[in-house]
Amino acid sequence: MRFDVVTIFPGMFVPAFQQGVIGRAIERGRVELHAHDLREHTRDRHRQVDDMPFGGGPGMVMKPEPVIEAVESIRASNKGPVIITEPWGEPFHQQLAAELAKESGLIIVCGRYEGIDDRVRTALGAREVSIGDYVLSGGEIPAMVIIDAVARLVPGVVGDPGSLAQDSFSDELTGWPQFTRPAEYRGMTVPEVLLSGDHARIKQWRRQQAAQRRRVSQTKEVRQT
Ligand code: JD8
Repeated sequence: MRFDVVTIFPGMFVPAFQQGVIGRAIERGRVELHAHDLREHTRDRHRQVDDMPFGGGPGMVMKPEPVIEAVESIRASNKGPVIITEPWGEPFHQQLAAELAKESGLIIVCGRYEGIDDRVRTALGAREVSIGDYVLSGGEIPAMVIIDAVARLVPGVVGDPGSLAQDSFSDELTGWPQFTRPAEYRGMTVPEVLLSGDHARIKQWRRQQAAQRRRVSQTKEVRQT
């Protein structure tokens, strides 16, 4: 699967995807990642990518021409959907990750400043996606989150297929407490059931622990009104 990112900070993507399971997938050619410098698509002497907002207000807005021309030049080699990361976008979920993983590629546009001229979304038929209800300073980290979540669903990226849940709402979102050696550390012991070798009991314990974790986390969940 091929990912193309349009950003004023292409360098952010280099170290992020040199390591771990996605880094290895890129080395092995199962995933391709191209971070394009938006400024390469400007035509003026100052390589300006932003301008003042019509209607007034604070900050700057990303100009439409460089973004649209950047995406048009990428489209020849990437036929996938265009995503713009925006704080007000549709919520990014495991189900959307699974849907996007079926595409041959993705083109992700990263905003900065106060956002992107809205004609970019219109012209490109882009889908606006948000990774969560908190304010970040730009769309690069959200793009990395989306790439990580989607790329690991590409066949062959995560080594052991057994460690990858088949459907999007299965085991991967419902973890149980994990332990490894030593069986006792600073007086803290590993639950006896895990040392018992009784696989039926272990399965039951893990299921019950996962359910309890979900309940506890839910009592802590807050939402904006
Ligand atoms: C893109 C600029 C900065 C600062 C409005 C838009 C996603 N879940 C998320 N939170 N924040 C973003 C995000 C923030 C961005 C941009 C994504 C481009 N900003 C904010 C306050 C004023 N702009 C995001 N996905």
